[in-house]
Amino acid sequence: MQPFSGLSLLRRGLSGQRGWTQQWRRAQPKAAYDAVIVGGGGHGLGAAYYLAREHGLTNVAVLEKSWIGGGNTGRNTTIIRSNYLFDESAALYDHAVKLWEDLSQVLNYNVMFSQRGVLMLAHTVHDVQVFKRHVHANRASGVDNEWLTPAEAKAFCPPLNIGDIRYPVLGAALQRRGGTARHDAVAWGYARAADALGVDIIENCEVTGIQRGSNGAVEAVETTRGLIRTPKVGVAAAGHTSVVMKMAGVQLPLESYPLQALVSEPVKPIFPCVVMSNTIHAYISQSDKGELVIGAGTDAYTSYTQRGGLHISRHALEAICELFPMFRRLRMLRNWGGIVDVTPDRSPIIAKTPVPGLYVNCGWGTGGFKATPGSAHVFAFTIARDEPHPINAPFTIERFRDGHLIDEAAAAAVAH
Ligand code: FAD
Ligand code: PYC
Repeated sequence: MQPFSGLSLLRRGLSGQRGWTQQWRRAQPKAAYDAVIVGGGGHGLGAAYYLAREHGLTNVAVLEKSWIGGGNTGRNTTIIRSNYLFDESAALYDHAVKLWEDLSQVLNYNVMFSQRGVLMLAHTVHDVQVFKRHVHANRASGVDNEWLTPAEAKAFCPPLNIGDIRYPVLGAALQRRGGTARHDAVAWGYARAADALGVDIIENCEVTGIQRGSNGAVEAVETTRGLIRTPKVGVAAAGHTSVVMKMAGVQLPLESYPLQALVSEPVKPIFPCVVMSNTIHAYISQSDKGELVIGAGTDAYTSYTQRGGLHISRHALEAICELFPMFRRLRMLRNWGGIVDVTPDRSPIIAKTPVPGLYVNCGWGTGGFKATPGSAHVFAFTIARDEPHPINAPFTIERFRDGHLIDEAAAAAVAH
């Protein structure tokens, strides 16, 4: 992309954006593809990009029922970290962090990855024990994580109140390589790069059925824009995974819940890092626009409404005001929700399915944004080779039957 001078940017803005180059083609669906990805979020777009770049599969379509990035990718609070407990998870999430580190260069698109550090607060003796266990486990598997005393946590994040409060801060786990990225840019960057390699990105195209042949294998997808033949379908539909997989007769152990977030009016840079509190279901960071980005836990009930209960936001705001009294006078600008797909062990599924030619990437719950490049990378491998990459080999569907669970409930961040 050519850099714009301030004046040329102003001229282009005032001219109704005439002369701006389109970032990806407005592709029309073809009758057949070598592979089809259902879902134009970061995971689906990224998978299409890696299919083309690393596996030479360019006759690929990404089918998105609305606009790309309009699902959880564009609704999340962008926290990136890899401080999960089990080796399997640390390998998966740290694979992602390593890809994040040069993603802007690789895609030639600024995804604004900022390693400002993620601080996870401990408020109870149980929290202290759990986080120290995470710190030790992470360090043993080569993932950075360190334990801070309350005073050290305050030195790292000066607005933090470590006084005598309802939720006392007993310490914190800090992952310095953690941080944030610009969510929309991730979708746009992958879309532009995939398109340049020949992938068709087709918006306003809902998948309504999956056809299987007499041998049970995938043959085609039915869409609101016609039938598309393909021998490989990769589903990355987040909160609607169960709905899509049911079209092929596959039932998954998933529940879909609303998860919400909100932002304040913008203020000058005041908040240097990301702070999360799992125990009180609240977390906060500051966007590059200056808004404080605040999130809460999931609603208690399953739903597809893309908005959460007001009492959940209120609870999170009360906790934030107690931890950071200086924010009490801030006004909130807007809130929104997304639908997150949750597995029984709070770990994702990135796998082949019992249906030949059908692959699924789901179950990220409240925490899949951070995994986007790593998950997309290994999902593409799985689709292209019809076998898992060593990193996603443990994240099967069968683990819920054979008991090889990867229980990350304590690392999942916000309650679910
Ligand atoms: P999505 O971006 O949701 O993409 C799936 C796409 O599939 C959607 O665009 C949808 O329209 C499309 N689709 C569905 N059905 C069909 C169909 N039948 N046909 C065609 N298209 C279809 N994770 C973190 O790591 N850090 C965070 O800080 C964080 N905060 C969050 C805060 C909130 C409020 C929410 C809701 C989520 C948060 N997450 C976070 C989770 C994260 O957003 C998701 O795990 C991740 O973005 C999932 O990406 P995806 O590409 O799989 O899904
Ligand atoms: O997974 O780190 C996370 C997260 C933070 C907020 C929502 N998810």
